Amino acid sequence: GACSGGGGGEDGGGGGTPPAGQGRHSLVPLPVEVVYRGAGFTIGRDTVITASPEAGGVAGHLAEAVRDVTGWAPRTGEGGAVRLEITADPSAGAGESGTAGAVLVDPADEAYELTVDARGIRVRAARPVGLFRGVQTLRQLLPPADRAGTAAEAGVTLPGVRIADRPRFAWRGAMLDVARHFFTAAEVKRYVDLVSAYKINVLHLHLSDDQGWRLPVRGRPELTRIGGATEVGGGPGGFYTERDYREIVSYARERFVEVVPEIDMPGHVNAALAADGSLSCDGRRREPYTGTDVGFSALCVGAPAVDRFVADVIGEMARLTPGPYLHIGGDEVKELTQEEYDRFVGRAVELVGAAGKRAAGWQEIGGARLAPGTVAQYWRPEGTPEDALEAVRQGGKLVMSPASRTYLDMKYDEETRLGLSWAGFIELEDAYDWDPATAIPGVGDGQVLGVEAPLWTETAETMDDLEYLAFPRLPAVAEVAWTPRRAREFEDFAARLAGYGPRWTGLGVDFHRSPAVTWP
Ligand code: TNX
Repeated sequence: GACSGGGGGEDGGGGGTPPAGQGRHSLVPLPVEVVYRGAGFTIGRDTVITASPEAGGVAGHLAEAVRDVTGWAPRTGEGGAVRLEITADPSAGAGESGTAGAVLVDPADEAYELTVDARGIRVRAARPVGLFRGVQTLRQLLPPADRAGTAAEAGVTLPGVRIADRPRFAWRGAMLDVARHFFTAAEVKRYVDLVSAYKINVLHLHLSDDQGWRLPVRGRPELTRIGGATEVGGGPGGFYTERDYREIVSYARERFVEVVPEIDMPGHVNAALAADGSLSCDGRRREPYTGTDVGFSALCVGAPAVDRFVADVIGEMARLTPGPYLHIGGDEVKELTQEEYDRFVGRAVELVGAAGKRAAGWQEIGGARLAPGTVAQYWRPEGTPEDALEAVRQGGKLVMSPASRTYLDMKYDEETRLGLSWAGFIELEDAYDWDPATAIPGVGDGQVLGVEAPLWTETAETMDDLEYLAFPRLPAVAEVAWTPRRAREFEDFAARLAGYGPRWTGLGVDFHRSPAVTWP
């Protein structure tokens, strides 16, 4: 790892906030070490970006980020003052340039160093993924873009700074429920853009539920034709073509974000039951459902038609998804006995393994037989998380999504026009001020693979709705997942976050003006 010790920055003022006069720069998530020092550097029209051969894609992202602010993109070439360098022996690692190959393996793979001084800008990392994270930090040192994209036509000046950084947790996820309301590939890509700025590296897509089925499955066109034609409230729904889905996956990978697809089973399946009668024990197709109840539907587990369905669906997710994880859902099934449920989940986990992937599921899967390395996603805030502990005892890992902290679909307060409140109101401080490694007694850093913020969409219909619920809470959860506990402090975070108001406005991002932040 490139970084040691630390806490926040030392030199000029709290954490990632630079000395007075440079107050527009504020970093989220806070890097492990930040020292503002000495003269800065101006990227002008003749500045050249030089990148290691494996890092061409990352250089392109940086050039684009500069263009968003200035209206022109710097050239790439030899001998530039902006350097993106792969420093370690590439044979030691994935060497899969331009892809998310190193994501979700070891947080050290995402480490980087960023230096700005009078001579230029340098980002160094062992892998392209680390360079990409460093470039996301660099972007936060640029001034905000305006809608015209020419906020700083003459050039942009970055402060003198030395940053050494790496993530605390390997899995830093954002979940989007495209089943309750459908969101197009273009909308999902915009969400990827917005969340990857905060070093999120997992996009968990909740692709099926009672109200809709969004993933095409070869040989089963009725799933999308019928199951895809509904959503909450009776709107038109929709589904992804194979091409749409692949486009989302590759767009995300170019930003070093892995897609983890979820088909929710054996409950939350009314849309599938509406499409295919053979999945119900009475052999009859269900009526489409556009309400918001949960827990009422289940596959006819044990029926040969259901076995074939589950094998097809898992096989298809594996075929379409290059990332290492497939999510099988597993939440809130009231219609099955514990034994039926556990047998079903154990079999589904086996099928995922046979397809060459690792399984993930909501914490309820913990009581079933799991392969080592299975991910259980903790979400229930109440009671003893016996099922999550059971998953850990079997060699599983936890992704922490406690509903009372991370559920972006909860209202901020009683005034919020969108959202639910079953897990309470979640204001910015609630989303920020908790620790994933102490949330469950008996579970520590070693059992926690990461943190994820789910955005359920019973009440969210538009991109604006998604943005309003995600911002500013998503950046709070992203910092929980990235930054060491000892370096995090809410007042400091709120001060740094203030600078994002103008950025979001410039990007046309709808956001909640949390009262804890003094927005400029
Ligand atoms: C619980 S969290 C659910 C979802 C709902 C959500 C609404 C989980 C695994 N299940 O089905 O959309 O609450 O907040």
